[in-house]
Amino acid sequence: MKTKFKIAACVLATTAITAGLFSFRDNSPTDYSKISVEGETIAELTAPPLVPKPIGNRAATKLIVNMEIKEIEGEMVDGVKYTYWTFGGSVPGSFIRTRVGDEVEFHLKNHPDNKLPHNIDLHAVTGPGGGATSSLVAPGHEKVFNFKTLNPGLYVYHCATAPVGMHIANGMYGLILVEPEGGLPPVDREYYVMQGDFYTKGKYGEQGLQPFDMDKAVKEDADYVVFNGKVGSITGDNSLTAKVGETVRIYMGNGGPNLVSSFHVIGEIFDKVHIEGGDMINKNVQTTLIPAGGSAIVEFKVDVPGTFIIVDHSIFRAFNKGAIGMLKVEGPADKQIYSGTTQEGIYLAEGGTIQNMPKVKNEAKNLVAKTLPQQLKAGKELFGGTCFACHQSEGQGIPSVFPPLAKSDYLNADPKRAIDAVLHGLSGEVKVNGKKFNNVMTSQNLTDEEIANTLTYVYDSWGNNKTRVTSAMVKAQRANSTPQSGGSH
Ligand code: HEC
Ligand SMILES: [Cu+2]
Repeated sequence: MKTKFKIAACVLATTAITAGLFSFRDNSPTDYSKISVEGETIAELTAPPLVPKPIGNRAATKLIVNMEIKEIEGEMVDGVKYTYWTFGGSVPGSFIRTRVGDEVEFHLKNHPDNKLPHNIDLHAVTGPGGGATSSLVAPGHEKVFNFKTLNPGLYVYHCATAPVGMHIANGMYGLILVEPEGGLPPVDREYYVMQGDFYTKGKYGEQGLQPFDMDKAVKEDADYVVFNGKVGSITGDNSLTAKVGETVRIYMGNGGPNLVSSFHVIGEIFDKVHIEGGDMINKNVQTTLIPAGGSAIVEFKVDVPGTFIIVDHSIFRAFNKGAIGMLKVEGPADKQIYSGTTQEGIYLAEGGTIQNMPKVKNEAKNLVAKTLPQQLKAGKELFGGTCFACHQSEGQGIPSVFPPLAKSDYLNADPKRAIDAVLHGLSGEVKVNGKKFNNVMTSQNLTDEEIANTLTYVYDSWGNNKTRVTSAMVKAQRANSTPQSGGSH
């Protein structure tokens, strides 16, 4: 009796350790095909970045999903229109939340105003075409099919009507979550984000209605790589939000059609990642790879306040094609976890020490005033080395992300304000030529003379008002103004 008990305790302990290490990986697949359902429920569907309520411990049910396909015109980025084909009116399509053992009755409705037939392939379905073979539906019609959810996980759904790539490229994808029995562990915030690549006749930012470009799509030469269907869908006022101390879970999908996502949140580490949306959990992950037509569930606790930038770490996509999002975290700072800048100085590689700004040297230099052509030459070089990375080579900026310096009313109205921006950085909402920007320009660590030259060059270029900025003006601003507190707001 005694020995038997000891063995049982030992087994229990081992199981506990295994469970701790691998979480619910040790759940050997259960056969949910025989589980019976209770009652009938209409599924709550949500547009991104929201997700329906968790299933908690509800029993398996007959779940009715009413999905309406709509072909609608939307905006990819300011002034760029695109005709999206959508499941439920959004890109990605409505989020569907189920649990294992549910019997889903799927109603696919094709709005009478649409031009094309469509269908749906849900990766959560066990059956031919994932439902596609049973769901081809013409405009003004409805198709119904049923399936039972057998495997917990986060699955992509998409249209699979020829040309399949084109239907997906136009936004016909979304996520369906199949929760395990008893539901996923509760967290404070849940969000729905999906990456997609877009191919337009015009290049990035070219104005007007932009038709889909089949050649670029075949070459995988994307003009836009975005989260939730458009540039800026989760930045500025649309940012995801959380409070210090909360745990955030993102249901992250990739509709493709072509590109794989190197999903990363700058300044955070994923405490947990359900790799590829399945049962296996990896911990302490910096960047997780999300295949086209795949997903991941990422979770992390936010410990300090600030704006955390969400990117595809194939980084040109983030800064030049739109794959940027933001998570704004509010709450008290914790200087032990993150101190903010504790010292600012010039780094001299040779001496190997960090020194304070050499004020004297700066003033000495100022004694030899440059002529305007000298200032412009020096300013152009500096612009090409720093500012151009964000404001672009002709000062045209990037719609919704970096404001233009070309013909900028903000710039031309007030040189002191422009000097302040370069001296101390700029964040919060600014309006440039009627367009709102809400992003962060870091302070540019430049001397008075360098700032004077760069701004003189900027004022002299691209239709600006030719204000001449002198070192003395910058020096006066430096003395006048107090640096903006912190990097975020
Ligand atoms: C890392 C990207 C980045 C760099 C580098 C950068 N800026 Fe900016 N700049 C921004 C952003 C973002 C804003 C808008 C800030 C906001 O939304 O609050 C901005 C705003 C401005 C503005 C005011 C708005 C406008 O368009 O007139 C000026 C002037 C400006 N920057 C000048 C410069 C100059 C000069 C340099 C180089 C010395 C420079 N910037 C370097 C990102 C950058
Ligand atoms: Cu379609």
